[in-house]
Order: sequence, then structure tokens, then C-alpha cells
Amino acid sequence: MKIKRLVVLISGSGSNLQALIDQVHLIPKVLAEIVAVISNRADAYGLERATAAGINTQVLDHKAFPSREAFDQALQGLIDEYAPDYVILAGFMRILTADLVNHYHGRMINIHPSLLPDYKGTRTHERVLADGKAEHGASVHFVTAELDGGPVIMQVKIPVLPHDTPESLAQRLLTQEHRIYPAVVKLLANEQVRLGTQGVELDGQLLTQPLLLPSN
Ligand code: NHR
Ligand code: GAR
Repeated sequence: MKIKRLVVLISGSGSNLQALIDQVHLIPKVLAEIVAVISNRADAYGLERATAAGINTQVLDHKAFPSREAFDQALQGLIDEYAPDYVILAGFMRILTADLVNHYHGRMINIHPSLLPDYKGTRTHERVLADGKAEHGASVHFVTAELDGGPVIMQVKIPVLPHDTPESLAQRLLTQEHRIYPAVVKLLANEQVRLGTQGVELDGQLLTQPLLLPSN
């Protein structure tokens, strides 16, 4: 099997990028290489993580473009220079146009900090607490034009604890994000998971519900 080329898009800290560097990038037997990290923000700490790992970095500042369409056209051009097999959103905070998303149909994934389809959008930890939920989690999904609405590949669940704040909940979930995202990228790189016409397939079988990452 050919080594899969991954482009990772970030906007911030890049701790999920770090998990991919540590658990996926050029790890023996995984067959995947992060060929570039692209940020829409020049001050994203994740750029330093990429540089430290010897990975190409690019900054494309959305504020330098007159419209979302213009930014996305430039972004698509930049991504395609690296001829990726998969495009991985890791804390990337810009909504993408349908044209860009469709160009990478079945080849773009995102990690979202909620048990989708619940709590699409932002400030998920705060909203989960406000609603008095007993459980929270993260979802890795194929990206489609519908925001946070694409087919979910895998989820991880955590309990909400009595004294949780949005920050403590976010931190505990992040630890699990760092397990689930590499697990999904490995399944893609090994060609075990794909997006079929009816939904997500694992080893050629249509999933009737998302995979659940075992808790540790
Ligand atoms: N684009 C499409 N078309 N579909 C998805 O499912 C996407 C997407 C782009 C990003 C990540 C997503 C998340 O996991 C993602 C999924 C940013 C916003 C947002 O409101 C919403 C969802 C996600 C990422 N962004 C504001 C905007 O105007 C800017 C917010 C900011 O800069 O802080 O783009 O949650
Ligand atoms: C993660 O919690 C990720 O799930 C979330 O942002 C954080 C990024 O952390 N993503 C979104 O909210 C996408 N809109 P990181 O930069 O340390 O990986």
C-alpha cells in the first residue's frame, strides 16, 4: 500500500496535530505522512509543533481576502500543491464553502467536541453543562457542506463530573480527542474506513452507528 499524504489545517494550539505527529506521522506500519500544516492564523502555536517535527508549514490569513470564496479558492490551491490523499481539520475555525468541501468529498475529516448530532457549532462544553447532561464526548466525521453534519466515523464518550467547569470538561475531553483522532486517521490510512454512497463503511460494511472508541 502507498503511503498516504495528509495535509492538516489548524487555527490554534494544535494539540490534536501533536497527537497525529506522535501517533501517525511516519510511524512504522501506519503508512501516513503529514506533508504540510496550514494555518489561517500566523500566531497558531501548532505551526511551531509542525516545524519542530520537520513538517512544512504555510499561513494563509483569511483577513487578507475580500470574501470567503476568495479565501477558499486560495486555500484549495495551496492544499492541492501538496497533492494530499486526506485533509484533516484539527481545530480549524473557519467555515468552508461547499465548493471546497465538495472538492475533497470523502477525503476531508474534522474532530468536533460533542456527541454529534448533538451540540453542533461552538461553546459545546458550556452548553452541555448548562443542559445538565451526564455525558459528553467528541466525534470524528467526514466533512460535508452541512456544518458539523457530515457522516460520523467514531465517537468517544466521557462522563460529566459534579464539579466540572467548561474548562475542566474541555481539558478532560481533549485527552480523549488525542486518542480518537489518531485512531481514525490510522483506519483511513490503512483503507479500512471509507465514505460510501450510503454512509461510512468499515472493512466494506456500512456502519449503522458510529464506532465507539473503548475508554481506557
Ligand atoms: N466547513 C464545512 N463546510 N462543514 C463542516 O462540517 C466544517 C467546516 C469548517 C470547519 C469545524 C467546525 C467544528 O468542528 C469545521 C467543520 C468553525 C466554525 C465557525 O463558526 C463552526 C464550526 C467549525 C469551525 N467559524 C467562524 C466562521 O465565521 C469563525 C469563528 C472564529 O474565527 O473563531 O468561519 O466546530
Ligand atoms: C479541540 O477541542 C477540537 O475538538 C476543537 O478545538 C480544539 C482544538 O484544540 N475543534 C473545534 O471546535 C472545531 N471548530 P487543538 O488546537 O489543541 O487541537
